[in-house]
Amino acid sequence: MRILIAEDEPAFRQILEKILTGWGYEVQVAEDGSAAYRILSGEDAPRLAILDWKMPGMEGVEICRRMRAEKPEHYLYLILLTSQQREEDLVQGMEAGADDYLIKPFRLNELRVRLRAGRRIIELNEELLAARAVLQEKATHDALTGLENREEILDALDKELARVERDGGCFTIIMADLDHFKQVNDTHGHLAGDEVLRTTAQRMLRLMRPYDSVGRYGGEEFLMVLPECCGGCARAFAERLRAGIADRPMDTTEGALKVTMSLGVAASGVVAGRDGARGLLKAADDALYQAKAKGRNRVEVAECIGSRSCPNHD
Ligand code: GH3
Ligand code: MG
Repeated sequence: MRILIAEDEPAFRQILEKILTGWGYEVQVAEDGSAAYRILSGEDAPRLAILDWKMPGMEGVEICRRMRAEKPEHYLYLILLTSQQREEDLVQGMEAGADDYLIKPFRLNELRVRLRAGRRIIELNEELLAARAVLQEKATHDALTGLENREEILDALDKELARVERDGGCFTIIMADLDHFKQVNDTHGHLAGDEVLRTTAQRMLRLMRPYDSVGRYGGEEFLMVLPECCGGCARAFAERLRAGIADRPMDTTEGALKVTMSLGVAASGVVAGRDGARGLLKAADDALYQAKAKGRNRVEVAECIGSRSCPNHD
């Protein structure tokens, strides 16, 4: 584990550095308070720090105060070194956000056990952050395909609607649905069906721009939100998606399967100022229905309803 030693007194700093290196820590040193503050607020800062209270540039206690106010995502365990023995000073140090303190001179064993306690806190904090990230992923993503789940993609749609209302511009949504997918399950089994869903997700992701969003809207139905892409751009993109699925069979454990997808496209201007997300979803859904009715493996674009400039047909 990496540790920062911030101590302006060279001889003491060097001794500490040698001891901590001997205990297996990777040591970084700062010769004054401002250097220590810079290191701790930087990217990839050490998570454990021993800060001398009295230092030029910035006092250790002030570094504690600032780091707690800044609340970096990863917890920093801060130990203050002090020669001050007055109780009120130590209370002040702890209230400023120090986790622990050592009064100089101290015994090495004392330092060793304090550091061990600090490491335990940091490790627990890491485990907590990792667990939180897993929960966050589960709450927002579909387990089978790894795409955003229904709530998350609808949230992306709401945000995009709000952005366009505020800043102008346009965006498009696409509702896409695999054709005769029930037959894939019925003929090749549910597991092969799952593989097809995963491959479909990967192929779509590969074709999308980093700021586009795609989510699993239902079983074999996907919803995309494409900022700054309307009219010809959206139609061409939907066509690329269609071809991306249909042009190459998908490898599954049951062999290579031919799959096609139908897509309904609706640009934000189609329902401008009307029903918001609901109206747009309905327009895309109706277009998808048309695509199915007209023979599947095709793209249909929603008709504009009462919109002055129709973004779907520019
Ligand atoms: P259409 O072309 O009209 O869309 O026909 P379809 O067969 O694709 O549509 P239908 O709604 O009749 O069937 C959808 C099928 O998708 C039925 C359901 O069992 C299957 N499905 C839904 N979710 C999953 C899943 O997570 N895995 C698998 N393997 N199948 C799923
Ligand atoms: Mg289907």
